[in-house]
Amino acid sequence: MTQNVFEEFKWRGLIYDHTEGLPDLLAEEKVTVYIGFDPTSDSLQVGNLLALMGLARMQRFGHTPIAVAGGGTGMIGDPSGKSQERQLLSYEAVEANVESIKEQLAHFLDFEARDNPAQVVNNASWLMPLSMMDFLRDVGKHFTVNYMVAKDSVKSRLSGEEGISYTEFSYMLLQAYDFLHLFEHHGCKVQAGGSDQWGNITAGVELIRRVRGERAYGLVYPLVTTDDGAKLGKTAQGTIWLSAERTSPYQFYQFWLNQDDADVINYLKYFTWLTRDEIEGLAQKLAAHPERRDAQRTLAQEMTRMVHGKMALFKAEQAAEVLFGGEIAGLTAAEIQEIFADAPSSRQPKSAFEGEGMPVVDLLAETGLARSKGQARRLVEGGGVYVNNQRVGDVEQSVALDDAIEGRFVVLRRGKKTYHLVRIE
Ligand code: 545
Repeated sequence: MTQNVFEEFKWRGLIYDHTEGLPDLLAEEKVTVYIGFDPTSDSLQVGNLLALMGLARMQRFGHTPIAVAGGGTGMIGDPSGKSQERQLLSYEAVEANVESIKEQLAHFLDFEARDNPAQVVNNASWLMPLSMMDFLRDVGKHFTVNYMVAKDSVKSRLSGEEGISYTEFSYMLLQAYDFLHLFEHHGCKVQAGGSDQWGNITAGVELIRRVRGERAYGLVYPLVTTDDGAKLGKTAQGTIWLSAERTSPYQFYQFWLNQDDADVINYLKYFTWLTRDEIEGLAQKLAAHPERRDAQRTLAQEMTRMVHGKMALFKAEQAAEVLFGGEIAGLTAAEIQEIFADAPSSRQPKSAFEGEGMPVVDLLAETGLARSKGQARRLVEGGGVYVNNQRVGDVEQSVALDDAIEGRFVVLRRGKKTYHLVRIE
């Protein structure tokens, strides 16, 4: 770890833009820095991870992090980066989302640090009681509409079909007011965020200068895209969430494991705690033996352990092994369903497996893994058939209900990796 947080961030590719004087400030003082998260849903996603890790990194360098849960701003909705007006969330939805997001935020920060403990605060506590009259006089008066319409978040919507409501137009002033509030009550001088937040952050810097005559600072990270320009974490199968209910640890692990060679080193820098030496070592391995996917595996391990814990990583790796012939006993039906989500499958009535069970040879022919019972027999005799990844040694062998995972699934395999999932109904 380099001594200077700014240099470290630069090496990791985390600096997209910053306001004047920030590098010197970070080198000279321990500061308080904040990032806001609006409760637009009940979970953070991979797209928010860079910002969150940025906050955690600041803390490791001795700065004090504040994560703001936007219980107030979430009632309005940030137009930044959005081409369409947002649907308002109900009070209840905002409150419920704040609770789950707070928990996720807490997971990444250290609240016990002696000199620089983290805090999570909710901006509803100062925005909700703010009166319209005070807001217009104390905040609105410091901004010209001319300044506001020049911001990207507004400009793009003025030229678009939809326009922008007065409500969303006001959003930047609420975020500016948050910064002023945290400056005054928590001595917070720095706000960070993704590059989509630049306009909102600089509005706050401006408000602090106008009201207090003091200097505050902004830092923005790049928005993470893949080498071919797509947003990270928006896959064909949907968004990759941090909550295990929305994206299982297995899917999460696979998501990182499947990153391209062109992206993986950047992601190790952005998202993990690995050191420069460790990452450079992995870059060399990648160049020499891309087929081994060491960098991807390390990324998947680091991310899954950090977000879901050791046990979940262990299970995700065990599940990944299954596709290479690993042990199936001990897995749950839900896990089997996930692992073989992309494998061909077919349904069989439960009655077929009762009593003596169904001969493996019949099952092979039924599922199409063998063209005929004759071929099925020859495959078994050649030792190339597996039930739940256990080799079938006898042509007469049957599969009974007891062999099925939770009575629901049988995993058939032909050869090294032709799988077929039998769903018992
Ligand atoms: C609110 C009040 C403040 C300061 C900031 C905010 C929130 C900010 C915003 N940020 C984004 C966000 O996404 C939803 C989070 C999870 C459900 O909208 N106006 O809240 C994202 N942010 C992290 C990064 C971001 C940004 O939380 O800054 O750029 C994504 O990488 O889009 O006083």
